[in-house]
Amino acid sequence: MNREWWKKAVIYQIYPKSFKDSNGDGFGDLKGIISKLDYLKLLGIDAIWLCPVYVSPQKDNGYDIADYYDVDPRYGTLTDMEDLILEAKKRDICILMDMVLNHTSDENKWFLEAKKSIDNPYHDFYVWRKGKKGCPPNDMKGTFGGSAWTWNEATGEFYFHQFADCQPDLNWDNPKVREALYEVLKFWVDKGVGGFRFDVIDQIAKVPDEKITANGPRLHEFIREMNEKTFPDTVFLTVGETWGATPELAKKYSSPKGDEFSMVFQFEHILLDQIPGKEKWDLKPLKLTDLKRVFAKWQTELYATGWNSLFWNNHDLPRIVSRWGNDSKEYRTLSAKMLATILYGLQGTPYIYQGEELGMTNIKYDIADYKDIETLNIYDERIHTGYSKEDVMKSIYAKSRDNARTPMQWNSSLNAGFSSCKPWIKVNPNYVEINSESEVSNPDSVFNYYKKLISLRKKYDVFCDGKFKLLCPDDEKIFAYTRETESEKIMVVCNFGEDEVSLGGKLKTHDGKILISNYGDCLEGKLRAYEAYVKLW
Ligand code: TEU
Repeated sequence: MNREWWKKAVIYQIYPKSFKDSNGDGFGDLKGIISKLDYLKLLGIDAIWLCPVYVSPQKDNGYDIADYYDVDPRYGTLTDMEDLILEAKKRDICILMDMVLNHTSDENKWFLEAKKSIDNPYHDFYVWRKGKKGCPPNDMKGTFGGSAWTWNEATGEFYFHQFADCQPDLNWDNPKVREALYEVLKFWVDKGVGGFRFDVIDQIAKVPDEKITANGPRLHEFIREMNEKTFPDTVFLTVGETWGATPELAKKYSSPKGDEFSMVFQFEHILLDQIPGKEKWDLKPLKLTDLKRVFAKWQTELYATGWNSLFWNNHDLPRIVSRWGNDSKEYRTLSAKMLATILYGLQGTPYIYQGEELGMTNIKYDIADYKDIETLNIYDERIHTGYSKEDVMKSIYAKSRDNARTPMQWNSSLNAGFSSCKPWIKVNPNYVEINSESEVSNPDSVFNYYKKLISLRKKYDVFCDGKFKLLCPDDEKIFAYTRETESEKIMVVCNFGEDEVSLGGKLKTHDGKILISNYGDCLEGKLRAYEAYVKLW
């Protein structure tokens, strides 16, 4: 592997709870993942980002870790994890473990000790404040609703949690915390993992007294120390989740010096369909020129100075074909392929979230069928503050994290082939039409389109190295750009809507060779509904 192998790689994200259940308990598990490695090899991916499988009470589906050193019995055993690493390696696929180092579960032994007394050796593993006359020290809110402070009677203090009260924040200012976490990382490096995804890593240097959560003053110091003390070599792939990243910060995180991460997940494009300054539930339509501006900025700013991740989906986000595509029967496949085309022509490392390669869609369930702590909290909070149920459900249909967490749709048999018994969350009823068995066997499927895009990125260096140039920046229907090296040039052209659009003078199209097209060909002078193609010349 060369040092920056991940610049030509495609990474597949698995949410283990919903991927494949091998033992009929309704939960996905590690043996289930092993049984699907050949499917992933067929797709052509190079690495798997595995969401947390550590011991956890599952209040935030594993992002509340009770024991970093063992696998939760729901997912299997440490031996199963070692088998997965080995079986993946046999297929030239490496495993990236999801590391949640900003907080633990309140059932982690560190916290169970810490909350006992002020002089407990683990007390300062967490963030405590006396507060004032029984009130929290300030009005900071948790991401999942409510105060970010919770009272602990035994020590007469509040503890800080950026997320739910069952997820107390770790105190990274305490060198003993950092050392303990570095031991965790080294344990998994020794198990042979190929990298880490770091959960909300830009929040570890928080300063609650100044209401600072992301991008705290010691953040890069901590990241560089962690890199220095635990990352084994330069081929080790690390990606940080950094909601607060700007291009300037991303240049630090993903600098070619390699003293922080390989890359980060930034979310500026993801925030474009919410009312600025409001919450993700406060919806506004996507404006294509905003999307083009944001992608152009990141492509230009990180060219030769850093490295982009490229994604539409993850386990926290609604499914892109329902969000910015068109999940109707008529346009689902075309628009899913269009969205993949515009993303895979960019410079960066693409991430496929499980089911994205099938064109899986959002759901519309009764509130009783939702499981996500964030969704259930916002439902209660907004109903309580007087929102109509219709308005709240409209936001939940659009943005609930459960849109991404319904079971992977393997075939048209019971429970979509995910499990032999009732899954932990309802299967999307469209599994009969949308499933991997039908997609793999259909040459014109979304699956085989992704497979071809992945192979093109490996075949032509221009996808990895080409300089980006946005075309027709002010057009609200067409997203087009070129990528250019000294020897190759591609043009990527996409119609983001269902109306046919004329190219009339907007785009100087070249003869070139059509590398891929979601219609199989391309017409001179116009683009059909959701048409997408890549030309090489
Ligand atoms: O998410 C960070 C985070 O802030 C998201 O929860 C985001 O704010 C929200 O999902 C928007 O809908 C990471 C993990 O990806 C997420 O699954 C965890 O719940 C969270 O951290 C806490 O660990």
